[in-house]
Amino acid sequence: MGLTVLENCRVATMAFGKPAYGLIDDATIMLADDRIQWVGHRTDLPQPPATTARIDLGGGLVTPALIDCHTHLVFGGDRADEFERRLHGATYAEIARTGGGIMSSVRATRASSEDELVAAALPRLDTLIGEGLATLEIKSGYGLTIEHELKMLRAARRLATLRPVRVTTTYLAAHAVPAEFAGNADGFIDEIVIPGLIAAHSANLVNAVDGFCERIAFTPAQMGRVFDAAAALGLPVKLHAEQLSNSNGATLVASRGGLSADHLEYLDDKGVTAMAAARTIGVLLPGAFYALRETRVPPIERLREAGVPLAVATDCNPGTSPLTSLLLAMNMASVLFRLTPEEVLAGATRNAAKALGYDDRGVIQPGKLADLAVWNIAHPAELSYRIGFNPLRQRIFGGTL
Ligand code: DI6
Ligand code: FE
Repeated sequence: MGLTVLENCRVATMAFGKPAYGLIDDATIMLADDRIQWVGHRTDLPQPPATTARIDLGGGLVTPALIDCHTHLVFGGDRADEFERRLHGATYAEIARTGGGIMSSVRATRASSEDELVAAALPRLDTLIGEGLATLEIKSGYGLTIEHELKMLRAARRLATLRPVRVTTTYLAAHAVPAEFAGNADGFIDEIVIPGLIAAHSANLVNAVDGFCERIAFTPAQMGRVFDAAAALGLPVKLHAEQLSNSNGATLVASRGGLSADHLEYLDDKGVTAMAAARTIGVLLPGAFYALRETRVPPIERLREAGVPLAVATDCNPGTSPLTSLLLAMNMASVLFRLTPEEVLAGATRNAAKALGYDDRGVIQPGKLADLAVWNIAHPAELSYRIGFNPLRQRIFGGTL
């Protein structure tokens, strides 16, 4: 067993409870291979063998490595033109209705080879890794045929063979109704979404199933049928819910014991109660809120009161959130949604792990994966307080610097 002692650091363990951030001053962390073996005050460390490797972290602050639990990192093309149209007054829904929006990325993604998708995604991934990230979720949803959805999922999985990062993939064929099925969302679900899910699952490419529950996309009844298919395969579900209107998606996904309901700007009390009862995580995506100039803020106070754990993610996508900085998403969650810096950091570590169904990461505790970020800052609040500042000093991935 390879033991490593990390010394001369302050640790925000993000373990739940007091003190804030689970902060330990003058701390030491001992790693055994790819796991955390021990964390505590330097003077309490059990005597490690004399041969143990020692690494001086120069007084840095250690947090769990960041986790981005909602991204559409793999896609073809870009949508800078729509950004311009929106600045000239067009709305996101209008652009979507006239063949732009998600469908424009679908055309570009279908036209890209798997290699091209990987090559386009790598700079985005590298930017996230450069901010201390170790795990991210990547969705399909710009293929909308069985062949192209599987191509996206393969590209996403390949990223983890090219970079030291853990990728979890989510099947999102229920993202938009393609032109071939215009006016026939149910036919699209029967002929593409469900058979594609079965094919992607047999190819071992799916960790979870998602959908866009919205007036411009799929109804709760339609999503319910997709979730039935997911349940039959033993796959967990999550949902883009209440982003542009209240469509009762949060209640639906909670009733299926879903991992998360994401966006939530138009969430009502019924949805909050359902999420709390099902322990469904609320994933906040302030990048989309910001880029769409949304003015309705998710009901944060109600979610807090109900005890719904909150995560924060980039929603990195070519349309509504062309954002490749989880640190900036964290700042936005504080400034735009008034999350505290501690809630925000929990949202990009502990609760992001929960939103992905992991309990082996996201906190610094014995037995968890040794995925850590070391920052050149004294206080964890600086991670969400500063804007456009990346204080990453080192990243430790599976126990390796
Ligand atoms: N909601 C979003 O914010 C993204 N997908 C979704 O269901 C937007 C995707 C896009 O505009 O390309
Ligand atoms: Fe999204």
